[in-house]
Amino acid sequence: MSVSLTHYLSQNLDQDEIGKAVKDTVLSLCNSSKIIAQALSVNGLTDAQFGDQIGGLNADGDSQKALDVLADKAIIQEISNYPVAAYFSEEQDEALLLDKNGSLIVCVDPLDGSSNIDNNLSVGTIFSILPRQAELFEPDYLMADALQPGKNQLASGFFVYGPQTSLILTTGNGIAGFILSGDDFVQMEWQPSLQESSDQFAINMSNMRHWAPQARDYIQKCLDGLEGAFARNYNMRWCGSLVADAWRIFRQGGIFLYPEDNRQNYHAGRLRLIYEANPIAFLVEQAGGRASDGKTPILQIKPQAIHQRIPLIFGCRKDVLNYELHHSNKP
Ligand code: AFP
Repeated sequence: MSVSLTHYLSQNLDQDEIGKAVKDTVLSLCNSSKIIAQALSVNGLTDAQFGDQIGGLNADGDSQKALDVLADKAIIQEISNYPVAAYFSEEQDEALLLDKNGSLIVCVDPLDGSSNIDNNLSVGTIFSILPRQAELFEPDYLMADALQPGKNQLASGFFVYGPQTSLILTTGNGIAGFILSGDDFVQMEWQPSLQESSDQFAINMSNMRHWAPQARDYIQKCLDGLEGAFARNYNMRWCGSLVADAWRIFRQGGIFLYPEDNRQNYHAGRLRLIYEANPIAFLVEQAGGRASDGKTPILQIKPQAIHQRIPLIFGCRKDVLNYELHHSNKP
């Protein structure tokens, strides 16, 4: 019989107050995901131009789309009813202080893959839940809480708005996948996992000339196939939405790479440490895989700023270790 998300969360989290707070917060994020999925389902109608650029640039210097803003607001509205002390979002410059007695810090990329909104391709919401440590309910203290290393996360996950609305989640006890069926998220028959190694890689190949020689060398060996050093034929996939690539990797295996490169503003890669890399890395490790910046496991890195970028390499453990080996070679 199918297990509902609520039942799954109760079994994993009802033991103590902080667990209950995480459970309520995940369920509130599910409510916002339904609002976002509903908006996307009518995108393109006259009154629903959610891929339109509105306003200026977000905190990361990316252009803001109408759905970025809608998603951010939907999440704030839902989590405001729960014990969340502060909300950090890729769409906000600063912390948003919510419940002074709240025990949690929530960091979110409200709409990942926004350049795909008008292409009818999968996009998503990524979240990370951390424990509040600061006693004082003041921006500077709560900011320090958002900068905890990812290994402190209590839960993380991502929703994908695609052919199905779905959720891949960890509460630190393995990883589980759910799809929205009617009004409830229900556990899927197959469960996300990561085998030791694979024959798929995901990278934006158009940047090859900008990468460091070590990254070029690794990908070249994948391209060389059976006749090359890796002695394996590889397939390549790149969705342009981290959530969709991550979903596929949890289903089929593979390695995802967004390394640093020599373009302006890409010297630390493209993805954000606390909104994207940390939550994905927590899921990956809970599934038996590996996530690093090419040198150091993501979950061990102490963030220096809330919008910090980081090179992100994740997926099957042996593939990521092999990339790290190449990365450490002198060019
Ligand atoms: P947008 O949300 O601005 O579309 O960025 C998506 C993203 O952060 C991530 O989901 C993708 O993996 C990555 O950027 C794609 O980046 P490129 O466009 O450089 O390939």
